[in-house]
Amino acid sequence: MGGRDAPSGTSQYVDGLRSRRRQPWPMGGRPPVTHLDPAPLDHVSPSRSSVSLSLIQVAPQVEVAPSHVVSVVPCLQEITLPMLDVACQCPPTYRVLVSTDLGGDPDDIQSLYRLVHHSDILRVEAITSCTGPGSTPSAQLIQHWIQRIDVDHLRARGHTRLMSEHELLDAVVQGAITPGAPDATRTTAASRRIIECAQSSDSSRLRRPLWILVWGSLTDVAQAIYEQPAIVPRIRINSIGSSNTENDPGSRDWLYRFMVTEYPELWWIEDGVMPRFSRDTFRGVYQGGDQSGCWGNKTFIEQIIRGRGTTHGGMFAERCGDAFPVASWPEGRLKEGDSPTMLYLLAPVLGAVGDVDDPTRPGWGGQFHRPDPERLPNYYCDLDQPSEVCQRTISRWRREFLAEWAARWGWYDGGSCS
Ligand SMILES: [Ca+2]
Repeated sequence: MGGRDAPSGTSQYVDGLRSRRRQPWPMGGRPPVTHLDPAPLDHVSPSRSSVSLSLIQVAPQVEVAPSHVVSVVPCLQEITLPMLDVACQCPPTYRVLVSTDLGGDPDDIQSLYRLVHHSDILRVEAITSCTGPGSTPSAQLIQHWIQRIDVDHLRARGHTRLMSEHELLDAVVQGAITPGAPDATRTTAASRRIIECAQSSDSSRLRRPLWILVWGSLTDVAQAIYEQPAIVPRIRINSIGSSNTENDPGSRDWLYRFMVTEYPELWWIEDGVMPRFSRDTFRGVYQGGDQSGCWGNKTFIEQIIRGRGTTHGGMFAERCGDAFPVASWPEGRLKEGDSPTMLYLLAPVLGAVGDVDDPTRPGWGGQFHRPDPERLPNYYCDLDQPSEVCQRTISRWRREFLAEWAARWGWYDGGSCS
């Protein structure tokens, strides 16, 4: 899918990595770990400044035209968003694979809406159904909700950089239905798809990594790495731990041991280290921050989402904004607890904050630290601070990341970005 993603003639649109050594990535087979390229990703510079470089170079082409957004969402009059609603001139994009336990707490469905609404930036190469707490994971259910969002309606209104419904439905793959550490008997369609996506070339020729966003347990991701460890230099993992780790400690612990003993350069943000609730940075997406007016977890749904969207030409009885489910815990609210994995990538593009190569920098997806930089140079986890401090690294941006989404909800009613 990378061909559709490639900004034409845009070596400046670097959002991931460039190889200093220009060696081919390891492909095929299952090499001993000693055969892995010890540092084939430029995990750090030059892309540390690449996003700001991208923004600088895009900026002269930008025309800010917020008036129609304000007419759709009155709350937006109160703030200014950098890069909001611009004449879209090839913004940076990311190669993304989402592993979701959609089928449990409906907040994964909430995050799926946000993913589809941002598929112009987050170019989805696969959505795999994984295990999670209380979840009955189902690829069919993911496809059902993709259809409800009716992204083709938005494309027909001019938002043609969004992925089509057909592309998104094709990207869905069933993964494991039971948790457990990887072994030779536990291969799944999802683990095979993860390997396939990681090994595929980035036809934009930017040698971008595959961002694996884990919204459930690490079951299929660990299985994929077990089956094909050669993919590790080509991926970056941003996973939500906490209850997902409780659901499948075996896969999480296997991955951690793999990193420590076999590939210390694994690039991994673990958001929500154990014990549960001790840090849980991701909860800042729904706890804390400015919850006044339409920015509250109930009022955002009532004032921004309800009544919007389509019935997909009568396929469904309700508009997609009316079907938008509320979380089961905290009950009846906007939660989207997995969305920080996306906000981390979106912040530099839409908010002009954050650095996808440096999770220690502040941004919409939270701020993290390296607990052992000498031994594990690319392993990041929650700050060594109380949970309130960790979560504030996300909630401080609440109005920004909600206002940007609110504008996209307005697209159903005729707002345009180009
Ligand atoms: Ca989830």
